[in-house]
Amino acid sequence: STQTQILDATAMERSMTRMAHEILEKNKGLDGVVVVGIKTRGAVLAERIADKLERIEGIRPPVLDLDVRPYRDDVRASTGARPPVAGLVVEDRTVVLVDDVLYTGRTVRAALDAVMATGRPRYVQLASLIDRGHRELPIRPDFVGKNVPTSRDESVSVRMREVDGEDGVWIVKP
Ligand code: 3GP
Ligand code: 5GP
Ligand code: MG
Repeated sequence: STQTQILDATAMERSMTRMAHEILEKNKGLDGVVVVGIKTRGAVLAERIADKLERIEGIRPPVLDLDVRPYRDDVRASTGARPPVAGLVVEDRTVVLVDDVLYTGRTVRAALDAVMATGRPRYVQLASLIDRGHRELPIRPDFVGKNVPTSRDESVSVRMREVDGEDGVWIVKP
């Protein structure tokens, strides 16, 4: 397989900084904003964006990790239970969902299910570092690092220093 780099560490940093500014602009600050990162790299990205929000605004929003597996439509848990997300308060809040790559949208749909099982948020917004297209559901991001047209047989390798030892994004062709 061949890998083509589309973001280096600096470009990735700038994209995250811009997304943080856009989150602040859309929400007129951080009042009621809760950041929810979808495991694994979405959760890392959520912490990075929260770092930037704190640096810009002087306030750090609450950040939670979300494991969407129990909520997926293609991997139903044996019990079928849809538990509320522990530690998450959504009433009157703006939930900003964060994932590294947006593809079919099924993961985000599952994340919405998890949020709604927890309560009734005022708004839910979506931030994604990479939008690679090929949506199978009517889901679109509010904040995007980079739109990357891909074919279905390609994949996007997002590496983050906390888990991969380096920052950068590559397109992987089979
Ligand atoms: P990540 O969110 O930590 O990056 O879907 C779970 C994991 O599978 C994701 O982990 C993602 O990195 C990885 N993955 C890589 N390529 C694909 C792909 O094309 N489709 C899906 N569904 N997952 C992918
Ligand atoms: P979905 O297809 O539901 O939008 O994406 C499924 C999950 O896999 C999400 O967490 C998404 O971030 C991840 N994902 C989908 N395609 C890719 C990809 O090409 N690269 C990476 N790194 N993750 C992907
Ligand atoms: Mg992901």
